[in-house]
Amino acid sequence: MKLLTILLSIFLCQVSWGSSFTEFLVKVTPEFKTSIINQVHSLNGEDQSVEDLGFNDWLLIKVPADQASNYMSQMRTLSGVKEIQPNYRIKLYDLPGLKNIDSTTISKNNSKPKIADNPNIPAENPKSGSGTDPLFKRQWGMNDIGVQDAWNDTRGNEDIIVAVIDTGVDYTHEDIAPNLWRNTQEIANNGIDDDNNGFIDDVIGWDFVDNDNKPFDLPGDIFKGGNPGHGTHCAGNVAARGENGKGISGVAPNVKIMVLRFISDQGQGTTADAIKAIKYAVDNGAQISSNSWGSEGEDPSEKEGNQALRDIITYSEQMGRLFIAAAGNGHQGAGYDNDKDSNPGFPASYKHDSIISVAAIDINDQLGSFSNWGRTSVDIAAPGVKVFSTTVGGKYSDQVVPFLANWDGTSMATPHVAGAAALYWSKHPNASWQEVKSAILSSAAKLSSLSKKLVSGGKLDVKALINQ
Ligand SMILES: [Ca+2]
Ligand SMILES: [Ca+2]
Ligand SMILES: [Ca+2]
Repeated sequence: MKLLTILLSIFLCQVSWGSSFTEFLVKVTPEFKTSIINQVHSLNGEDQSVEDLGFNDWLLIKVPADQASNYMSQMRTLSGVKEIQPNYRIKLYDLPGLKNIDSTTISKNNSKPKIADNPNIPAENPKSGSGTDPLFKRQWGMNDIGVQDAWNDTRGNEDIIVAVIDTGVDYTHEDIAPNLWRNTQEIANNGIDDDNNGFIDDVIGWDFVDNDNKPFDLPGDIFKGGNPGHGTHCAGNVAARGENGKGISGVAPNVKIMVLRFISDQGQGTTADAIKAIKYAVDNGAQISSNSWGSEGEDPSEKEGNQALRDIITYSEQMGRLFIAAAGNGHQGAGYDNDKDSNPGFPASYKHDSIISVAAIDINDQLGSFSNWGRTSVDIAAPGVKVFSTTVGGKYSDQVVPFLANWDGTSMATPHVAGAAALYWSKHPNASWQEVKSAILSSAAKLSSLSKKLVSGGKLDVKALINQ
């Protein structure tokens, strides 16, 4: 303990205050935690910070950028430090279709939906209407995976919660608002953390970017890697309300969506915020998380890799949850083999059994040209080329980005599998995550185009899944 104190004191006295900062994650032994936190807090200067992530003794430490490497090397010498790593940036997977569009011909107004600020959260879920969903016919993927046959058996149980961990969701959307998860133990807008879960007035989820209770899907400039309304698009294919006379339908039209935002309007998030979002999902009852994001930024020479992200997925697995993850979109418009490529997408390629990694196929059962695949590392394919859905501003995907009505990406495929898992778990509430995963993979429709490319060798088949 004494050595730690001295080393920290020497180093911290040397810190000079710059305008930019570097963040890193440190895992400490419990007995050293308080000491390290106190050391950092006791500095003169308000910009340096340390935050306990509340998970496995991981700390988020922020220091001036010009001191970061020095600080990290000092920390590595301390016996109380078990792991140290950058707070890796995590990105939205881009929409591959954007590459084919000449942005100079598109007006600025079209590339960024106008949303002034976070709207208020509806006080309660709107009563659902009735009637067919007029835009359902645009969702080719729903027919392809046989949802209507499955719905004869179950449309999902509202006790099943899917966390959409993404850019947020338009929680005012007519086709999403009826299916929002509600934290029934939390009284809205009283400024009190009624359920004592660490979050004040968290009634539908949380925004880990802005650290508030309004996880709205704020859009950014899509030609600069910004958010096009990604989370709302994903949420729609999980669980847009069905047969309400409006819009579309998700795969599981009666389950609930927990809204967790950790990717900003700029299309970027951090490992620390991903950890917080996944932890929230697990601790607040989401059996399934839908994760259409990832990073190819893990430095292969960094042997530790993103241990913090691995740790939180281990926690999710130990708590019996399924983690559905996009396999990722290849850099050059051509998907690569995750088995061999030195630069796979994470977290999809982690070894955790509770991850279902999802590739994207088109209406002709061919992998999207952009879609990653891997014979041992990518599990199943689902509709992910020209996918129609809800999106931000109360709209549908043909309205918000008029030149790109149907979106491409493993991001779009992933929510179909998350919805399928929700349907299966609705029908078999006592199933383990292993049983749900096994049922999804074993019922996949085998395809020659996928036989040597995916673990299951096939595409999602919800009809077979529910009827088996
Ligand atoms: Ca709370
Ligand atoms: Ca409250
Ligand atoms: Ca609908």
